[in-house]
This record gives sequence, C-alpha cells and structure tokens, in this order.
Amino acid sequence: MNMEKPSLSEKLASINQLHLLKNWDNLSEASQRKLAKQIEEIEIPIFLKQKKVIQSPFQENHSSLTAFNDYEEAGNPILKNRGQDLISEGKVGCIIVAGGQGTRLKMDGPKGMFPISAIKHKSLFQLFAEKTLAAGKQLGVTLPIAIMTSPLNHQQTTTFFTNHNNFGLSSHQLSFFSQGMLPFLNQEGSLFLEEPDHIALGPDGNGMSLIHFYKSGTWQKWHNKGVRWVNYVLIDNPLADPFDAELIGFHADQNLDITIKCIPRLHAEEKVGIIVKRDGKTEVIEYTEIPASERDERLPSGQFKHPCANISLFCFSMDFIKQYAESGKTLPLHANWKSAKYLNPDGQSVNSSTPNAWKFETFIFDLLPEATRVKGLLYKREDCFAPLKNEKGEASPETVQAALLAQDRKTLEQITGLAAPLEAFELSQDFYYPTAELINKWNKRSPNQSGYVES
Ligand code: UD2
Repeated sequence: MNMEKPSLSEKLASINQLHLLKNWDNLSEASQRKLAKQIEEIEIPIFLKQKKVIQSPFQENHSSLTAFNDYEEAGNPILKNRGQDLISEGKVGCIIVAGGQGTRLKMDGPKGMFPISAIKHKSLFQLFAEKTLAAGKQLGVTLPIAIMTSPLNHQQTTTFFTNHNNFGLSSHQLSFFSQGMLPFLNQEGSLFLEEPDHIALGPDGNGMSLIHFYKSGTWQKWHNKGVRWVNYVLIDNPLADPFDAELIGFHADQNLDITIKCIPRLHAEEKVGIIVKRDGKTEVIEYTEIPASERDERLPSGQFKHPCANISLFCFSMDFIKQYAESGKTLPLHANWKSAKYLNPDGQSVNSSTPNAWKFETFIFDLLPEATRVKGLLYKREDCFAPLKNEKGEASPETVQAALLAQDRKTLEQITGLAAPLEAFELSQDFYYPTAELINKWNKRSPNQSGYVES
C-alpha cells in the first residue's frame, strides 16, 4: 500500500532526503507505516538547524570569557532551616533526569536500574526514592518527584517501579514524563536509516527537560499543590540530594531564577561543565567544547581562572520554568561525532565500530543565559558528587561505592558522636534526613554488626 508515498516524497524532496524512500516498495505495510510516521515527525526547521550546526560545531568565540564569582560557600544552618520550612510547607518538588542511554557504562537498560549500593545493591532509582521518603518523614510532608525518561527507556523504567511497588512512594507523589528524540546526520549531513524501516535517532539531551516537564502537565499539577521551587538532579549521581534544604533556602532567600549547586574543579581535564561569565551573564561551557586555553588557565595564586565546576544540580523557580517554556525559545544544539547503527550496502543493520554520525543534544545549563537572577552555591565535592559514568576506572561503580561508603561513615559519626566501625557498612537513607527520634536513638551508639544499618 503506497498511498502515503507521494506526500512523503514531497516532504523529503524539499530537504533533499529522498534516499530514505529508496527501499520503500520492498517494505511490508507495517514497516511502511512505521517509516511514514517517522518521516511525518521530521521537523524541517530543526533538521536545517542541525545541518547548520555541523558546519561549525566547535568554533564559538570564547574571547570574552571572565571568571564566575557570583557564588557563596554552602554550610549556613540558617538557610538550611529556612529551606526545611519551605519543604515542609509543600513548596518543593524534585525532577530527576534519567533519559540518558548509559552508553559509557555499557549498560543495557535505564541507568537508574544500576545496582549501586555496596551492601544491599540498591539501584539508583531505589536510593532516590528512599531519600525522598526519608526527607518527607523528617519534615512531615509527602514530597513530589518527577522522573524524566526517554522514549527508549520509558517502558522499562515505569515497569521497574511498578515491579518494586514504587519503592514505597505513593502514586500521588511520583510522576514520569518523557523527553524527545533527535535524528542523527551522516558525514554528508543527511538523515540515514538504522533499520530498513527506521531512521537513526537518539535522545535529545537533558536540555529540554523543563520544557517536557511543563508540557507534560506535571508543572501545572505541582503548581496547583503549591510547589514553587524545583530541585533538579541527575540520576547518575547518588550523592545528589533531591531535597537539599540549604539550596532551597539560599535560592528563596535571594529570590533567584536559578541556583547552580557547584563544586571546585579538581583537575583541568575533568569531565564537568565549567562555569564562566560572558557579557555579564553566567554560562556553563561543556568539557567537550571549552578551548584548552580557558580550561587550563590559572591565576598567579595557582587557582584556576574558572574555578567552579557544573555538576548539573540546580534549583529552579517554577515561575522561571513557566516563563521559559511559554517563551517558545529553543536551546542551542550541540553536535558530537559518535558511532551509530546504520544500514550497510547489503541492507543489513550494523553497529559501527568507529564514529560515523553526528548526534545532537541540548544541555540543561544553556537555560542559564535566559535567566535574570542566577547565583552559585559552592559545596564540598565529597558531599554531593560521585557520578556513575564508566564501566571501569574514573566515575565507575568502584569509585561511586567508595564515595557512598565514605559518606555513610561520615554521616554515622556525625549522628553517633563515635568513630564508625572499620568494616564496610551501608546506612539506611533515613540517616541523611534524621528525625529527632533517630538522633536520640543513635546518640553514642554503634551498629551491632557490620552490613546494612537500619534506622
Ligand atoms: C553532565 C553535565 C556536565 C557535568 C557532568 C558531571 C550536562 C549537559 N552535562 O555531563 O556538565 O556536570 O554531567 O557528571 O548536564 N540525560 C537525559 N537525557 C539525555 C541525555 C542525558 O536524561 O538525552 C541525563 C542522563 O541520564 C544523566 C544526565 O542527563 O543523568 C547527564 O548526562 P550525560 O551522562 O550524558 O552527561 P555528562 O556526563 O556528559
């Protein structure tokens, strides 16, 4: 059945992409429908923007960059108290972005399902669910979280939660919404097939997350409940606090649009965004795009010219999210030359072992220049950053587990006032949001045995 072919041809001819229909007549009816749907969904202005981006992917002018110094150091108990009040009044929600593919981790499935904790092997999703429950218990409130998935992992993610009874979260407090996808382009700047009936594409980056959050209706649902601020975390950092009271207190106190929860940079080549100022506006330049001269430059004191690292933890005002989502503005596209599946000349779908395609993403921090009031709150690295990115070496399960163990040890010592046991142990997340009862119970008390420590 070829009834749709003429209109598809017309659209593709207008952007010089007719090759996508080369094998159309040999496809089954179901495959024709599948391909037709994808062709109908191609947004020509975005395709043209993608083509423009690959003509000069990394040639931005960085000449006018100055140091970012609009930040304060975290550790203010007054702000923490203020934030706790706001959280307990139901004014705070958390967005967890979990739409990435975990390619570097070589994981088959959503990264949030990775069993990361050292003793109980809790998944990242479980840890964040338990942090949310513990923060709610501490402050006597049911806290809302929204998880962003992608069309590639949405079903698996929601099934994982259902199979685990949402890890104790109620269905009223848990929402999911999905991000979008963007087509890849080949060396010639053309769309290409990865299956006979499927155009190659991938998740469109975490930059669109607030727009998808808004369009999904979750913004409105939360706003109706009284939520005014959003704590934003990445699923792959289990030291991220989904309800960081000090961050919220700071943000509200200063009446900001966006607060960046940042840390000092460790070394020049670390894979973190670098926070800078350009023409008076705060920006982040991703590690893949910053010129080496700016990345490496140090002051006479030895400190980096740009000392603060972005780890993509933020607080956003709900008003800012609405204003941006309704502005109709689009974020810049970032292109990276990567390996992608493609159809070989025999019509077989194969994984390329070498880079063969431009992949496109939007970045969450590209919202910063859109905001009027932006500041940073600088944290100690060991308190908030242990990313899970790679199978081995840096930012791998091994380094993340070591960071979690160290954090558990420090937290137990703070609560008990005693030296922690030498053997490895894992704390229940309640210890991170202690109630008066928990503090009382654990004062000057050591765990009876190594292993998992219940509250
Ligand atoms: C991210 C930051 C980088 C630095 C680093 C620290 C961005 C754009 N870059 O870089 O500046 O802070 O983390 O670890 O945030 N994701 C989606 N959908 C997508 C792509 C990614 O939800 O289409 C999520 C992904 O699940 C992960 C997070 O965004 O939780 C970061 O994605 P990444 O691992 O690709 O980012 P990375 O490490 O290059």
